[in-house]
Amino acid sequence: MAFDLTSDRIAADNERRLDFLQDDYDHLGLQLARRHIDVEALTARAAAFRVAVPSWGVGTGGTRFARFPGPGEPRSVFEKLEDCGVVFKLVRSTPGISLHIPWDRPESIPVLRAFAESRGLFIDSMNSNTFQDQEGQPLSYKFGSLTHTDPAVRRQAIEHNLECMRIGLDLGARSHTVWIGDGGNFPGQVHFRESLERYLESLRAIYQNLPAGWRLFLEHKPYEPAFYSTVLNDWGTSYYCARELGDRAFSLVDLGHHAPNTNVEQIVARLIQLGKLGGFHFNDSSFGDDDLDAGSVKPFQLFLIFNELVDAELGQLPGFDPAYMLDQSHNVTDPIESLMTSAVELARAYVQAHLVDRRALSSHQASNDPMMALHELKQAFNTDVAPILAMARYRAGGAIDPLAVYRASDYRQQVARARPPAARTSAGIV
Ligand code: LRH
Ligand code: MN
Repeated sequence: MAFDLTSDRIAADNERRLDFLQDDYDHLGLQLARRHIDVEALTARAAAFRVAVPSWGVGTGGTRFARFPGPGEPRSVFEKLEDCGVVFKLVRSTPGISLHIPWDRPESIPVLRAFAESRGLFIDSMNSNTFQDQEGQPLSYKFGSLTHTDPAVRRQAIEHNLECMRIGLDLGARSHTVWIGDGGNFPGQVHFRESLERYLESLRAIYQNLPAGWRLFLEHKPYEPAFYSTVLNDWGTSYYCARELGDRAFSLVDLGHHAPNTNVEQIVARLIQLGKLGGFHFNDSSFGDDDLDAGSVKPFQLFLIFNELVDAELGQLPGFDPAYMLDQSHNVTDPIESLMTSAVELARAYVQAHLVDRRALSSHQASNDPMMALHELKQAFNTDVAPILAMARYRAGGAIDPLAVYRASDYRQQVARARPPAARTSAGIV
């Protein structure tokens, strides 16, 4: 039974808020005009901002200790897309959906594609999974997958990635993301140089089968599930491999895949400069790969990352076209609320980064005036652009206040009644 959140409900709620929004918007417009900034130009940028939602993000996430499933858990890729459709309907910036195989392997590709398109959604990036063993899988990934010492295991993992791309091609996807947990838990367990050679050999086999027009994203991570060494552990190794593979291979930056206090915005600037920034898995974290909601813990870091992205965008760097995706684990919130809120936080950081007076900033950098340089960034970060974000949603048929409309809709209660709780309550991220 399909659930929906009607446009009438959104329009009715917007009606009650529009006057206040218009006041706030006009007032912000006056303030920005004094800074020679056109509020309408920024609203157009906010309206054009897009970020893909992970299919695995609409289920309740967990940790190795426990997972506490919420009401109305999606039980199939169709129910996942139903929930992704609600996010898109309310915030209007998330038509793209990243899929994960085998979690989202469809019985019928045409049926799934039509279901997505009927909700204004499209399949963005495909994600392979050789970090878990599937039922009946001949060879185990316990000691690795694409870098396993046994060529038969590597072959099995390569075949899985080729299958993912075949499914993606028929679904209209445009990229393939490879993250593997391969590595070791003990010194001496894995030969650092040979394992990287095996990684490259396997990725070459995947790259050779990359559909025309597609991009291949390599996702690095310093640890987990391996806790002593990980084969594709950092951005430098990822960059080296992307360069070795070819023009359509790029590095993907998952914000949580960096040691605490890493200057991630500088890594982003490096990959931009080296022409190998493929995209992002946005989330937030304090300690490890916490997969918390983007902008919920370190909103200034998120702003500084978008400051680098907007600087490159305005610099019209050739080939600069990063794919923005969320990759979060919602352990204690309603996943739909978290995904909506995170999509808004990304648009906020993007619009604020467009408030930076880059001519003034570079003159402060040239004259070595750190205080005025920081002031330039902080002035942008401290500007409340909420009226611009809400106006962009409103004009695109979305909700001025997505959370209020969603909660008033009882969508979660409705799907909870229709989707009996899944039997499985085991631990694990999804
Ligand atoms: C690994 C990761 C990767 C996904 C998985 C769900 O930590 O970030 O992007 O495949 O989470
Ligand atoms: Mn990720």
